[in-house]
Amino acid sequence: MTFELPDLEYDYSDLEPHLDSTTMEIHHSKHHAGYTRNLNAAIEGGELSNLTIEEILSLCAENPAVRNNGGGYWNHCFFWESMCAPEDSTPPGGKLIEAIKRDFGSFENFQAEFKKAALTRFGSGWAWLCSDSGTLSICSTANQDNPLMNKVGCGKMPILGVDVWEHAYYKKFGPGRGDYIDAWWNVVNWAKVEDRFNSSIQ
Ligand code: MN3
Repeated sequence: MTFELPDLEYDYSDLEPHLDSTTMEIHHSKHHAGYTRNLNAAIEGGELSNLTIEEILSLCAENPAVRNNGGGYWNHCFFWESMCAPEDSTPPGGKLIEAIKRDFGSFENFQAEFKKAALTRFGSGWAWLCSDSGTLSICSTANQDNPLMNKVGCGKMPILGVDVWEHAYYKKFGPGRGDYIDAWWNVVNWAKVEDRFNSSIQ
């Protein structure tokens, strides 16, 4: 299988003013395209080339090129789908908000804990909200690692993730990773997160 850079379901400028158009364009057309190209090169002709990306991630811990680029490919696909234009971002509802309140006390407390995970990830990486058959927890991973990887993540199903590499925010926010997270909440596609959560409890 050859992996392809997915189109976004919105324009680069649609996440303004929270995430800037130039960062979105470079992030998708340069960074994500690079991970995609390098993943294809790393698996070409080998036994991984017939597997899905999830299967590849479950096997990649010992292979740095596949781990870094396969993670970069999947993480960014997941990240783009986790966002939407601010006018389309509605608060979490349904069983998801019930689970957030049960497992974190309140939505505000969840946001504080998630932001803390994003801020305390030293260097480059990701923060994740994960579901274990409906029980929610927060974790973070370094570089392009993610919870789907063997011997790496928490092993639970990610339902929301944020990229805290400097390339995701430095142009607009400089070293202000916390300001980036605060802005990013405005473009979270909670309807998508809710769909993922509902899938995790079926
Ligand atoms: Mn990135």
